[in-house]
Amino acid sequence: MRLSRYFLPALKEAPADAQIVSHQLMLRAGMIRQEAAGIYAWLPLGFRVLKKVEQIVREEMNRAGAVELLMPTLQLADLWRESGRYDAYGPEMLRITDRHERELLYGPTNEEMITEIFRAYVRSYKDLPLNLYHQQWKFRDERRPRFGVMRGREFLMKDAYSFDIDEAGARKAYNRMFIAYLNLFARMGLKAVPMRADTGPIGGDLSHEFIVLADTGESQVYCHRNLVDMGAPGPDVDWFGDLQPLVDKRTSLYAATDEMHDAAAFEKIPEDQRLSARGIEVGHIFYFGTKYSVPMKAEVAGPDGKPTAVQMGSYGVGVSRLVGAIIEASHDDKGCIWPMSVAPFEAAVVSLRADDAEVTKVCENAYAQLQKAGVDVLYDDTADRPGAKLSTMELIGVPVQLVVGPKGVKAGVIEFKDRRSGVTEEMTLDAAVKRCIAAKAV
Ligand code: 5CA
Repeated sequence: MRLSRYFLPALKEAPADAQIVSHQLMLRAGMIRQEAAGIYAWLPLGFRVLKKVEQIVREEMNRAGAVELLMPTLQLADLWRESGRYDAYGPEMLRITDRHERELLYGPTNEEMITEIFRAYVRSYKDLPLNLYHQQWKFRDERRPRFGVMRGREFLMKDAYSFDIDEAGARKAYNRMFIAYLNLFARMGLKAVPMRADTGPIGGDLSHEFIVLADTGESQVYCHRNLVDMGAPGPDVDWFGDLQPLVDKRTSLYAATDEMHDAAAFEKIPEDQRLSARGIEVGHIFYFGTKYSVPMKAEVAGPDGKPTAVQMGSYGVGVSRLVGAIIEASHDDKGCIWPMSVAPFEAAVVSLRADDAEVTKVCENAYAQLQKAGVDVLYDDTADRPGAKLSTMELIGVPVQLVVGPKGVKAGVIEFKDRRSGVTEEMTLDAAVKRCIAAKAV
């Protein structure tokens, strides 16, 4: 992408009402624009990151055996009356009436709709286990939308729903999502700790929140320090085998959110290993058995031929919230520091003198080579001041940057810059291009 043809409305100053660093940086880097309280337009740079996060979530869901579909944002109120949640959900639900006076709502979550889809088609336990998911915009009329995309009213969620014939099967489905979550957050450069959590309006009695530790997080959490650096199991696990030991390794150490906190149990941990901190909830998984399948009659024939209400769980990831959470976890005073996996652009070429024919020739060459190698590259070919150009690249956080100026070009070198370490090195064009390609492959 040539910056001269792109739309990157970066700001010098963040608006005064942006209180946390991710919100400030997303506004300054021209990633989002507020259209109403808690409702944002995703500008091209922000949209790129959002799509990359979405793609990682998709790959890890698919790997764990979940199947993607897409449900609408608008749902019939009558569907929610079947589960009893239409009245129970309260003022967070946006209720809409169409021209035929039919009551609709903008979905805050999809348990009812997926249960309706399931019961329309699935008849036998032989078709289980099944896990269906989508990534779709949700609306919750939050009392206090704040911190930009962290607590929006309209936000993008990945929600998956599992169906099993019995509790043992449902537990396995829960474990697959538990492990998939560890992997997907790790791919975004995040350390997310699973913690025992309250189930709220979704219901059920087994639930974990996945928490990224950050001072600006809205949740108060308590856990054993060893959980923070435990790492993810990686993709090569036996997905339909026994994942319980991997889950137990994480759940045997104390970790709970405020609502589930047990001070006495926490104090049994040696003091130097106790961690009491703030955190961002980036995912939340639930096992709720037959809470929806019984009232909504989602039944299949069991092995004995008898109709059996299916065992269900649901599994949410805050896809749009993650963009903010990644920035909270990785930035400096100059701007964002993206992990390569979600960077809006993987590499940049910065021309310090767009009016110099030799400089332009080298830049065009680097740009063409990087594009050919499949690197997502942003080429700043504008006539702006060099200082302003370099600080924009720092702000938007392109992981590797090639800086091309007349002096270097005369000497046969350009500058290679690593955004995270801040280290710059002079090298030939070919060597610099190779470094960019290698950085992408890591
Ligand atoms: N149906 C279940 C799981 S599919 C569900 O709705 N769970 S949830 O309420 O916990 O939401 C799932 C995830 O969405 C949360 O973990 C959080 O990361 C994200 N989320 C929830 N509310 C908001 C919000 N107002 N703004 C941004 N993200 C949110």
